[in-house]
Amino acid sequence: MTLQIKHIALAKSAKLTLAAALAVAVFPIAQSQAPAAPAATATAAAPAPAVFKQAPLPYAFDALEPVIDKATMELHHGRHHKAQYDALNTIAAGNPDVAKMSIEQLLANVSKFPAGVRNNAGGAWNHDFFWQIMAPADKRGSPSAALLQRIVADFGSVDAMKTQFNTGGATRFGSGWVWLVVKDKKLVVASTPNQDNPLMDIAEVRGTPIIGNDVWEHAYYLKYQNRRGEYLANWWQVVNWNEVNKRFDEAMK
Ligand code: MN3
Repeated sequence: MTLQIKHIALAKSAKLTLAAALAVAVFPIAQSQAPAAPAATATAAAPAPAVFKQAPLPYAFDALEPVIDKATMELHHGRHHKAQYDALNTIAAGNPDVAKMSIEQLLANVSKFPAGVRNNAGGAWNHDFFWQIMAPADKRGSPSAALLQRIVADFGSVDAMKTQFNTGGATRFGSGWVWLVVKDKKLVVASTPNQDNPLMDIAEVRGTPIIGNDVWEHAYYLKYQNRRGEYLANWWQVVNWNEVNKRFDEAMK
């Protein structure tokens, strides 16, 4: 809808554009109604296709300095992440099955969709998550007693968990992510290639991520160049434990 309104605003001939906007507005509805069973699904009055919207970064681009530099954050959020949302919206515009689902629903059913959905719904979700589990210095907090207890039970110590996580990130060949995942009420470290994540139905380790780090070169290369290990070690300084605690509690319910 935003797009169509923008078209109206930009138009020189209001009459012509209104007609065009109406045509565009009506078309996706007609399209999504077409495959529906006759009469029986009257309750499922086809909703307008979802538009996936990238949220603004929840803090300033320089808020994670000196661990992650401002230029990296600007490019990462403004170019890389935005491109994934743009690509997902392009797919959704031509595929009503994609448009009607939430990103989480797409991930849970990703094996049924073309690779573009896997890459771009994955990338959209992964980065939304990533921005949220990092925070400026005054908002980072510390691990809750419940989380600490679980970490010690599953890894022996916080340091042992971090070592396993950093090793997972360092040994992920090429591009991907490393995760701390709640699976069957326990914590495990897993890594995934490309923009895959543990919420996907194709994931080797399926569960709820509560921490995740992006080990694509675009996440660290400007500041760390080839030193992925140094990036992984420093990254713990910017973790938003308040958010991680919340996600842990939710996943353990
Ligand atoms: Mn990235």
